[in-house]
Amino acid sequence: MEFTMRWFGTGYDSVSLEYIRQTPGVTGVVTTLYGTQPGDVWEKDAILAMKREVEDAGLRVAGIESVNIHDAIKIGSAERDKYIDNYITTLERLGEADIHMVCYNFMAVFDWTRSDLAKKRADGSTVMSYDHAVISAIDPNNMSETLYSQSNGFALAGWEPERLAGLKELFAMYKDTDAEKLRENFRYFLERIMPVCDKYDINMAMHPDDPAWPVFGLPRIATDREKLQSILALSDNPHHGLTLCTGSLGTSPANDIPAMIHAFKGRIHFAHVRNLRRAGSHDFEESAHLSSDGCLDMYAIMKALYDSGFDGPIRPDHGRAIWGEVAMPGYGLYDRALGASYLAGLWEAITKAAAVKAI
Ligand SMILES: [Mn+2]
Repeated sequence: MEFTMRWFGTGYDSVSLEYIRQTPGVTGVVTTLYGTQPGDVWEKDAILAMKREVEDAGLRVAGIESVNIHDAIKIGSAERDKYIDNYITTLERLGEADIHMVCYNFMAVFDWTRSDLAKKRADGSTVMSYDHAVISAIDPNNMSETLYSQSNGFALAGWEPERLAGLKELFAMYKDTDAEKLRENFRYFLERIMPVCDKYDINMAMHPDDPAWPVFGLPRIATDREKLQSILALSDNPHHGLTLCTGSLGTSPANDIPAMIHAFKGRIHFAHVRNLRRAGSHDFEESAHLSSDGCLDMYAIMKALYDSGFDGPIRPDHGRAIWGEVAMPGYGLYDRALGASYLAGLWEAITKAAAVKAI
């Protein structure tokens, strides 16, 4: 288990590596090469420069979040092999740079979805929230503008304006891709990349869909225990695993996250741990990490990670905007640092209680 924070890179993130290093218990970052597009081959020099910058600050690159998948691969179009070749080259270069965990998702068209990036709470903090009625009323073609009007001027991970500029075409491309086809294309992708993951010992950590239900009529294949089980069944290779994202899975009250952690033992390669407060079956707002502030039992989640022997990178996930900080929505320093300290405290207590029991 390694405590990390997500870092978006110099020029993209309001938080410096120096500040991340000052967060108790945090020894690594997960980052990416911002400015690259899904489908690009990552330049060796750029990977090494990013790694050097992180290491010069006294931290470690614990993994990549994310190497995004080109739509041709998800759709299974004629160009997919070219883009899988590019993906493989990027993985080889990451492996050569001694980087061994890659987070990604297999979501159609959109990455995460929210209706409000700065919903005001009673204490004056702001959080990202999701109101299904609002989302259902939005023309998906305007979704990108809606989010960017609230982004404080920061780039939004997974919402590359370059890619989303052709949204109408993207929707048309996905027209014939149902959940079954998406899963089959996923299987094809895994079959091609697993040999390189074996060679360089790279753990692939697929991130579940966020939120855990269909949005804009697009297919969803990673929303609950059963679906994740069938995704894991696409390849028995242990390098094919999951990012356990409590905030994404936790949007659905039907998801018993501690039980899922046990069910996926050995196949969870990365953990995003945060809390949220549900209001009805398809509405929620993000919250502080504490169990008492949301509807997830963070102790039970950390205990399940401990008991199942999880040993990958973990990070606090989105935080609230507090104390006047202006940052990328969800990714300010202050509340994520509080989250990291809280999770580290739970981990210490769980570890020590287990040691006492063992005597
Ligand atoms: Mn996540």
